Amino acid sequence: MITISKKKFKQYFESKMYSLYAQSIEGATNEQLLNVLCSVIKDIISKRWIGTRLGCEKEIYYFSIEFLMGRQLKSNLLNLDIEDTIRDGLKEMGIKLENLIEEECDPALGNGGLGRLAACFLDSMASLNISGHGYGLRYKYGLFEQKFVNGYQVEVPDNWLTQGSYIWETVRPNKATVVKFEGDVYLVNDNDRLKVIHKNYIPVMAMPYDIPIIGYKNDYINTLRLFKSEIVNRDFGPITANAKNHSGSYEDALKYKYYTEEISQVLYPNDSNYAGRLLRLKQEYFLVSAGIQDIIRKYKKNKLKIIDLSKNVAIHINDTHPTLCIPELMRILLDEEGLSWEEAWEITKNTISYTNHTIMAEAMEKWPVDMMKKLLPRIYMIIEEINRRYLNDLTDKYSDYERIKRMSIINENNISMANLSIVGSHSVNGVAYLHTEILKNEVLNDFYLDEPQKFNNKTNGIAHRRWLISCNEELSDYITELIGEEWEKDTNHLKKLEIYKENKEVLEKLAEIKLNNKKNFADFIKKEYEIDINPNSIYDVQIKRLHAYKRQLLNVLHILHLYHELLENPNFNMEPRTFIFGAKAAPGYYLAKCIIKLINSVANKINNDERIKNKIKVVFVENYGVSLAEKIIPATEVSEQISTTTKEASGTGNMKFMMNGAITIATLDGANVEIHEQVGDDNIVIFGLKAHQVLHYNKYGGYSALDLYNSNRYIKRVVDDLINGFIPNMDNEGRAIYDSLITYNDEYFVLRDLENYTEAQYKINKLYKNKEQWNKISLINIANSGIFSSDRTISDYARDIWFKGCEINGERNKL
Ligand code: F58
Repeated sequence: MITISKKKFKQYFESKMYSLYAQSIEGATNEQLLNVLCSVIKDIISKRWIGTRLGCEKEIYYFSIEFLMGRQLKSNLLNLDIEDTIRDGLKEMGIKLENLIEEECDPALGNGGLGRLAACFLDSMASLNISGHGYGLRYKYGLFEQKFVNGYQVEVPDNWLTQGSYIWETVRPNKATVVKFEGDVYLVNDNDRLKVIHKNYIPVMAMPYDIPIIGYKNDYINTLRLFKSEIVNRDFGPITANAKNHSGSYEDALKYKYYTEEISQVLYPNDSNYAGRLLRLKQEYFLVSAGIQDIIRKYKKNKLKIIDLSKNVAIHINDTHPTLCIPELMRILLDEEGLSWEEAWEITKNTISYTNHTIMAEAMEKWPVDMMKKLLPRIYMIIEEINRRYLNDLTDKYSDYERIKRMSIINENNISMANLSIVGSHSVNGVAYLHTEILKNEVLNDFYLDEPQKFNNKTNGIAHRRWLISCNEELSDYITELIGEEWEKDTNHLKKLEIYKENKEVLEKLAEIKLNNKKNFADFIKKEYEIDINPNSIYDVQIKRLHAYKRQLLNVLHILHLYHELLENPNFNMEPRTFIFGAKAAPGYYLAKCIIKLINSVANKINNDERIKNKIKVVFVENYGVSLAEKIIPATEVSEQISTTTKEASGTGNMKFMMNGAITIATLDGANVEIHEQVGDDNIVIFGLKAHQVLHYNKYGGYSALDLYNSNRYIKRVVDDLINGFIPNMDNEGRAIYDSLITYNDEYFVLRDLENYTEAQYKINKLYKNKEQWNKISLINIANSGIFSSDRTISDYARDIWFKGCEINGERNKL
């Protein structure tokens, strides 16, 4: 049992302070105090951490190019169940725990939902006693820090490792592996076996940095292993960037150093589309090769038979970025373990499973053959052979040449990572019901018809420990007061709240908690941005990556509409509203940046217009990330989930808001469909095109944004605002947005849904006027959010994918 008494903690803390900094507690900075505290916690858990890793059941490895972990201190204290002891102990030493919690950096090693999902999954695996570990990259620079200058997004490097290291990590040089790039590959005959010789390659050292992942009150600790790229010492071989022309010069050594270190230097920001980019491919292979080698090393150390790999190990790939796991595992099984192709292929397919996170064609990864061939010659050979055999199978089965072409892994000199992932794995899943249906029936239909048993849905979830217990303590404590603490371990118990849906006292208390959270957030906004927001206004929030399909534009066009209505009629019937945005745009995504500029300009105009008497406020928080989300979500009343139907695979912010009592305004897209199903028509506000309508428009056309603009004076009014000077300093940006809507016919159906969205917002306004009704809806949302805990999602993955057919699955089902 991991535990510590207050007395022991204080002694330990003091002596750590001396050993690390040779000074007294009184003179220490918050940074030093935080470092000491983390170091003490790491010591407390160290024995148990090693113990957990010696588990003998199936090991799950979750490969992800992104992990958006958020701050760890509070969540670790919560999960270890020592928060009160530590808080009191620190208090007696004159230290406020809250100050140290705020001092911790928030590593931005991800862009958004995909990276955050990976973090929630790690939390859930540890909390459910599953031996599940993450593999990722230790980027020196995470996602850029966002600043606004004159309303424009400016990107500043995110130098999160200011102290040179991260407080929760432990470097493990003895577990470092070498990853090989480029060079020449020869196949030679060695006693009738094919032997592979790889010469003149560039070696890159993968240095593991381990972060403990602590389960919730269960003494279970897994590992997130992040690899940093480094030079390989001379003993390992050549040190020049181009080993072929090895001259050993100083310049070559520098080139080599640059080549290696560049790989884990920076996280790629999400972009509107994916062009083949060499460095990204290097990152992907580096992650995959380091991870797979690590798995095999550990596996063999345990004296298990390689032929049984899939019985003891499951490898999950989070989207296609780690798809090279498939040929890399094949390479090791064939070239290093000496298995036959058939054996290796069977093991690989049975070990690997794949999650798809997007249906957007432009976001699907494809790599040029030439690039792959040069960078990863042996891997390319294996992909080519996988494809050759696959095409043989397909031509045996089908005569439709076009279909075979669509399913081919290599096509027109490009390698499709999605196709490779499907062919080389035993399970393909989408992340919400609608998304999976679209994969099966549209995007991946050829594959689905070929191997329907591979496809399954796993609706996303969120770690309720971080997204409710920890970020909204007052609500969480009140829930426990009402229904007992079982819900903390099993969120299905939240349902018990429903018996209070007519209870005035409970509803009022919920409203009071929300108001407190709103006041706290208003104080924060005042401190950070010098903006006054009214805690009695409706807090209406859209926080997510900035992308055209997420339609922040729809939100801001509606704000402009309200603004005009207020200007025309000062008595216009609306509850005061504060619209809050948080979003980063990829640096190369021009339209997204124009939308940021638009929102900031609209905010500037409206917030300073006294005529509307503060009925509308618009706040765009800078540098949105996990820590900000933890502050905003508990204070939110209206959750904006307004993507173009079919485009948002799932969304997970929608679940976080719901669990914290916000009411959702949404299209029937992604997991909004399931949220709607849980709460029913009366407890969510749905609007917009349905999936079949969008799919129909996409296939057959029939939508004219220009006709709509010409026929609807309200739509015309807000679209014209973009280019007629109504919003100051919007010349080029306003025109670009206008063109996207009118000239390029509104690809994301913003104008098509605007009228319906306005009506839905009117409904929200009306609902809010009846406070009791609103609070009841809020309670119903919390009560029905249990299914969206990532514990449920992970149990589903475990049961249907990772432990399927295993003896221990029976045990797992009891979880
Ligand atoms: C997100 N994808 C989906 N991608 O958009 C969202 O609907 C879903 O809920 C979430 O995954 C989890 O399943 C996402 O966040 C990225 O950030 C990409 C990362 C790689 C670069 C391009 C963007």
